[in-house]
Amino acid sequence: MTTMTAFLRMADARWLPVMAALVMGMVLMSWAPVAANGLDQVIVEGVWARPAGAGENSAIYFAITNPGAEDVELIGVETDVANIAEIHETVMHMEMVEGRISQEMHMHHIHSLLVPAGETVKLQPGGLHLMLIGLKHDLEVGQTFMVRLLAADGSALNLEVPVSQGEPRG
Ligand SMILES: [Cu+2]
Repeated sequence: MTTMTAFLRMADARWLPVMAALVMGMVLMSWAPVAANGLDQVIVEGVWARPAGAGENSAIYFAITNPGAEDVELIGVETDVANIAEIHETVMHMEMVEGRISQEMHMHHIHSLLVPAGETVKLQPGGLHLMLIGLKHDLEVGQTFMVRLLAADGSALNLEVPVSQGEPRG
């Protein structure tokens, strides 16, 4: 009996659901790594960080574009250059002070930053940024350093960040 006839005998109707399940399983297994690679497919442009001295704070800015079909959820950032690195959001806070409306800029740590499928999210002064708290050494204009973005799906992205007074041109 050849392999082919064995295969044909297995193709008996009662085996069809089992074979269909096996094929589906193979398809899902081959697709799984694509779905888990959220940060591998994003495009990061215009990255820069403010210069600051050792012990001070700095911030990193960039535009992140998600060309994929799945949302990417940033949940953190790692770097060797600062004691703490966090995703921050700056919000305008309005309050009544002595009968007058007072506006203040506040920033706070956010634990999740969604980059929706097909969209660009901009981290910029006065808005979203990656906060570097307690620099371990000076960040001087012209230097570069590494950060690692972390996503909820387990994917990560290493970024080389130039220190600059503003968004680099080009
Ligand atoms: Cu901040």
